[in-house]
Amino acid sequence: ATEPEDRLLARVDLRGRAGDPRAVDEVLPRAALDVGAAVELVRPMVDDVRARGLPAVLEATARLDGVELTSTRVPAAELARALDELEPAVRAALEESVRRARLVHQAQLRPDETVELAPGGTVTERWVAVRRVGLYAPGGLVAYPSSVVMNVVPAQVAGVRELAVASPPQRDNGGLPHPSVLAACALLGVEEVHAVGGAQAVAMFAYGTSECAPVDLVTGPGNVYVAAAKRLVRGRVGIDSEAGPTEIGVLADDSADPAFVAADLISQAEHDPNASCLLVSPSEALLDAVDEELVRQFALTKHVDRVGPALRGQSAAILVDDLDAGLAVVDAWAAEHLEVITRDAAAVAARVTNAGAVFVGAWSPVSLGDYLAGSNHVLPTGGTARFNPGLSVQTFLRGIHVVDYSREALAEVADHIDALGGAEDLVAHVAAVRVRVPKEQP
Ligand code: HSO
Ligand code: ZN
Repeated sequence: ATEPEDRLLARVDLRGRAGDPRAVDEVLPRAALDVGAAVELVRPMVDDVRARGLPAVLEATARLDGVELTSTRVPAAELARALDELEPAVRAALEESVRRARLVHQAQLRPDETVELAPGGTVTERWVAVRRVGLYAPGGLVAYPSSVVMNVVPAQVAGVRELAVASPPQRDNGGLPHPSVLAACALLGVEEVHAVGGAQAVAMFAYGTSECAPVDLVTGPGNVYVAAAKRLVRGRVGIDSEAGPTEIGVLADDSADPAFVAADLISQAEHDPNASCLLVSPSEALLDAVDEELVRQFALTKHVDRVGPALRGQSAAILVDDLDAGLAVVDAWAAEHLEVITRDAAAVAARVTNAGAVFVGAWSPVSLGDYLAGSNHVLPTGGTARFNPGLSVQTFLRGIHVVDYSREALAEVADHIDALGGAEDLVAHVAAVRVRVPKEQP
């Protein structure tokens, strides 16, 4: 077995303590992300974009991305060219990813629902898409065309009429965003793309410039500055969530293949030195075997600079008494992604209540969900899976109640409105009903 000092994952023995929320809380690792501090850093720039528009965006771009632009708008010809030049295998993969994501997200659409409360009295919930959305696609160290798919598909399925994408300009791509991001936009039929990164992009979307009309909703992942800018503009516009570093939880028993488990932990650690990996198991033998596999696979992995700090930092392997205790731990952690690799995995997974997405059994790794399962990969991080869902068609819709009562239907409840209006001492409320349906004189 791997000597404790050679382990990549810190081991925590939580046997006998998994029922104690404080003990669990204490041992669960998570990167500390100080969005509050970043808010103060980005505030002057966001205010400047609000006050001056395009010149402020261009100056921030020159200062922060080292690219001098005269316009943020990516010409249509560049979008077409990026798609033309996209490797055919990548294009085919993106097309299949889009096809599957569309199927899943179309199933999220709800019909308008009308409830008849009385003859002539109805309430209809009408689902209406947000009119204009700004999608941020990161493109600093890593460019994620797959994230363009995950943001654009639900917006389009919801019926959003105007979609603008922003992604940082690359110095080595003539000041254009990453070619794979441009190609994904072109593939999806997105015509409005801006070469703007980070917090500037969020500010541009929220307040608008001469080249980019203000949006109603900003979505898309990003670094801590993007999260900070979203926090600043929230209220002025809607935001999806403040995405934090990637997380993977794995709940596994002794039936799990340690090579699979280790590969999956490393796969998400590869995103970010602040990524967080949690392995929970009642099997000490499995934890030992995963330790060995991690050491073996880590020696071969490419992004050691991110995987190493992630595994050695805010990550852990937790030994529990049984799967019930394991479920309590993974629910307390509320992972962005949770894999359940146990006997009868579907039944165990059905008992999970807190997770952004759940991956069932040995053949459903998170990487499948990142690219091609059809599920969405923009998921709640930092424990927010306790109360937030991932990105979906619902993110881009509002349910509007449409109230339609006849005179008779109103008259039927007028006495009740008298009573409630009286109880709240809001006599004008009562009068607005009685001017229509006067109280019958006895
Ligand atoms: N696992 C990431 C999404 C992603 N993976 C994009 C690969 N590309 C956060 O859910
Ligand atoms: Zn990923």
